Amino acid sequence: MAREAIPLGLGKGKSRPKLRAVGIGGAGCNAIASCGFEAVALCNGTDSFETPPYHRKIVLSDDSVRFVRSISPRLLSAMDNDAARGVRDALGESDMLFLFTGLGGETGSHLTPGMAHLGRRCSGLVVVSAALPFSVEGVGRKETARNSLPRVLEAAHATITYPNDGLLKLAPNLPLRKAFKVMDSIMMFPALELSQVITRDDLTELRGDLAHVSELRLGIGEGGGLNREDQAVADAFTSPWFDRPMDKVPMAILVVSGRDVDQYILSNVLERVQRRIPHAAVRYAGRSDPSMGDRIRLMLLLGYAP
Ligand SMILES: Nc1nc2c(ncn2[C@@H]2O[C@H](COP(=O)(O)OP(=O)(O)OP(=O)(O)O)[C@@H](O)[C@H]2O)c(=O)[nH]1
Ligand SMILES: [Mg+2]
Repeated sequence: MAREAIPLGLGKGKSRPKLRAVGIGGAGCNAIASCGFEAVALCNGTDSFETPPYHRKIVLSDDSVRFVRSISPRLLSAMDNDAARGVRDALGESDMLFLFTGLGGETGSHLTPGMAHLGRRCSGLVVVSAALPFSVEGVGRKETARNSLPRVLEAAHATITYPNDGLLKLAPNLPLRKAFKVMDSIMMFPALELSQVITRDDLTELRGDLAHVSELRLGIGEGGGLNREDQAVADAFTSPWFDRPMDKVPMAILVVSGRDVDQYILSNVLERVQRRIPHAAVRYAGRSDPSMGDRIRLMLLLGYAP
């Protein structure tokens, strides 16, 4: 028996939240390259980028990175030195804060938990998008990521994880640099879709729903022609990141985009998704994207129980 489905994008006046993205470390800063709203890169001096991946860049020295990882977020919020000011400046003030990071290196792994924690003080909803290392990167990086992830999950309101190995199924044989680039745009996708539909009033509801899940996983599907809803849903559920039993998924968020996504398309997609995750409460929205032509695209986030 399907649980409730509640539309996103409601609320008086449909006022839009103030959004902010922060890239942390090399991976995080590359991931915000295509961000359509305010984005700040927080990195150290050795991180280099192919394209300017940010609207603003804050560089922390190695000493600052070491300092930030050595003290509690509570102390950091009160301290007055370059490192603490840099972190606070990066986080800024927002209604919804997206932190992008790659766990496995030093900067992302050690700064993200504290920044997610601190982010709760300056934003209503903190969503971390975290890439997890490829197996070929070695056990050391895997171990660092494994140690950091539980602290990120605890600190953020929501964490979307992307084990990089999943990409090998989507786009095999890519050289590492190209694989990272693909990963960057995949990781930005949910933030961009959500930024188009979410209202301030949604944030409180979402925060409540997200309190019941530990991590989120992304599926993206596309469909065209007469069965486009079937295709888009089937395609999204082939996601390499959906690796738990579907009947145990307690919550999902979906956004359907297309030239003219109407209630008919939306309820067709919703019904097909709910058949596959029968026990999930679903938040959903549709949005217009003229560039899609006759095709539709589905952004589907599944929340996993702790
Ligand atoms: N999506 C994406 N992931 C990356 C990129 N570069 C590295 N990664 C992944 O993110 C993990 C962390 O790497 P970095 O972000 O370079 O590390 P860092 O946080 O800058 O930390 P240090 O450089 O060690 O201080 C790596 O193990 C990779 O799995 C990138 O450009 N894009
Ligand atoms: Mg780095």
